[in-house]
This record gives sequence, structure tokens and C-alpha cells, in this order.
Amino acid sequence: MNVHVSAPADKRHSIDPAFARDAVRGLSAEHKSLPPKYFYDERGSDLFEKITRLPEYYPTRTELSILQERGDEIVAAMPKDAALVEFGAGSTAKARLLLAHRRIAAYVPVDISGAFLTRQAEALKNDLPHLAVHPVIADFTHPFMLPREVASLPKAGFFPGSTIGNFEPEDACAFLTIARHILGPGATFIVGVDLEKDDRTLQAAYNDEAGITSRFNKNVLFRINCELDGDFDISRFSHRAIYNRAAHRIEMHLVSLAPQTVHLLGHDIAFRAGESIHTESSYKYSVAHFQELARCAGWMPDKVWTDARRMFSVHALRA
Ligand code: AVJ
Repeated sequence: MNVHVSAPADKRHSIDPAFARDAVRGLSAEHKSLPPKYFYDERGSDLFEKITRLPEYYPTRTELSILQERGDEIVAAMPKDAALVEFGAGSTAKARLLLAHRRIAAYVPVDISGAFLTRQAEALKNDLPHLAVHPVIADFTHPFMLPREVASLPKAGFFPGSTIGNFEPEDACAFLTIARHILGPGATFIVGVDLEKDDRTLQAAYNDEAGITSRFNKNVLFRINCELDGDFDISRFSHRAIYNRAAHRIEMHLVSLAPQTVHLLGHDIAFRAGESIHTESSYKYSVAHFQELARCAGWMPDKVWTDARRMFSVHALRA
């Protein structure tokens, strides 16, 4: 049963209009979907952090091992005394592995979360006093200005974590093009990209035994209930992650276990039994396939580093 209890007047909150628009639009479409960026409120970011430590979720630890073991070569692929511009700097853990080599003059973490960014930047200034740190509060998927303090320095972009896998290939190409314009001529771009591999490893990484990925996926419904006055009965949806090999992507879905109608912001959203909401695509690339994408965006593929088991890749591109 879906009983909608509205919040008392003093508990009412302001609604994020972009979230409201994207949720209503995505849930009203013939093939229902929700943008993956709405996974990441505080609870969702915490669940993602837990995912990165799961035994089945290989990408984070594999990329960290590549950055750790090949950091000197990766930094050598950048111009000397560059400003390292990190797109979507969640934590500075990965950048620190490159900054440790002391060939980088400045660090420009770009993130939409201002408070978080300022805290991280302060900690980094303490640990690496020689480094100039200039955080930029911006949505890195849109064009933004680099701080004037780094205008005269050569640039190295950094986009780890296979975050690029969340973009549709056309959007990934558009993003790489914007990044090339922001970084300018002579720049290097270091991009972490998850590799195509066997189904079992991929499916396991998104269907962990402990059920954390399922909670992470369902967090978007939880947010709709809390923030958009939705009345999803979350127990009547199940997590599904499958590898769509023809499309080269993991697809995460939330599948309705019964016919049901959900209400939010004055809209009635009807579900058939078995109907799904597509909540995330995580594209996987071969080395050659990613290099082709980079060329489309005007970058010249340079070096590539992978782990011994070829699970994950770190690419250096040249503008
Ligand atoms: C943060 C987009 C790289 O696609 O692997 C992890 C997000 N989703 N488990 C990924 C995610 C489910 C992750 N990215």
C-alpha cells in the first residue's frame, strides 16, 4: 500500500528545480530513466565510498595501483611544472599519487561541492607546502574559466575513476572537446577508463554479495521520496545490473516488482510488473576504442598504462 504522508509545514524544504524536472521527465518517458548524478547526495556518496572498497569492485583499487606504480611515467608525460586540473575532484587521494612526484607546480581541483572542495584544498596545502592550490567551484561538464593564477602555466588535465564511462559516447566526445578547449594547446590529459572484459567480472562488480550497490541504486528513489515528496515503496523495486555487450556498457536498473502507481509533484507514474527505470550506464572501452573516441574530440592518443590483468587503463592524450 502506498500511503503518502506529507511533511508537516515546518519540515517542508525547498525543491531543487533541476532534480524535479529531470525526475519528472525521466519517469514520464516511454522508457523510464533517471540521471546517475542524483545518486550522490551525502548518503549516496557514502555508499559509493563503500562500493570502492568491495572485493568485487575492482576499478578503484586497480586504478590506484596503476597511479602508484606508474606515477613517475604518468607525470613524465605531462609538461614540466604544469598546473594539474582535476575534473570532478571528489577526494584528492588519486591526485596526491601524482603530486607526490613534485614535478607539478599547481593543483586546480574542480568540483560542484564548494564546502568539500575547500576542506580538501586546505588539507593538501598543509601536506604539500610547495604546491599552489587553486580550487574552482564549477560543474565540470560545462565550460568554466581556469583561475588567472595558472594562466601562464602549461596544463595537465586529470579525469580518473572511469567517470567518463557514465557519459553516452557522443557526450563523452563533447566533454573531451570542452576539456581540450579549457586546457588549451600543448596540454596533456590523463584519463582513467575501465576496460572491456569478461561478463562474470563485470556483473559481479555491480552485483556485490553485500548488497551495497543495490542500496546505492535505490538511493535515488529514497531521494525522490525525501526531496520531491515522492511516495515510492522502495521494497517493491529490485536492483538489476547487466552487461550489455553489444552497447559496451553495464546498465543499472530498478525493476518494479508489481503493477503500481507512484506519485510525485502532482504526477502519477504508472509501472507495469517487471518495468524498469534505467538509472545508470557505465561504458567500458578497449584501449583502441577509447583512443578512437579521443581522436574524435581532437586529442592525440599518447601513452597508455594498464595493470597486468588488463582490468583498467590510464590514458595520456596530447592536445
Ligand atoms: C563512478 C561512474 C565510475 O560506473 O563504476 C559504481 C559508479 N555505479 N557502482 C561506475 C558505480 C555502480 C561508477 N562510476
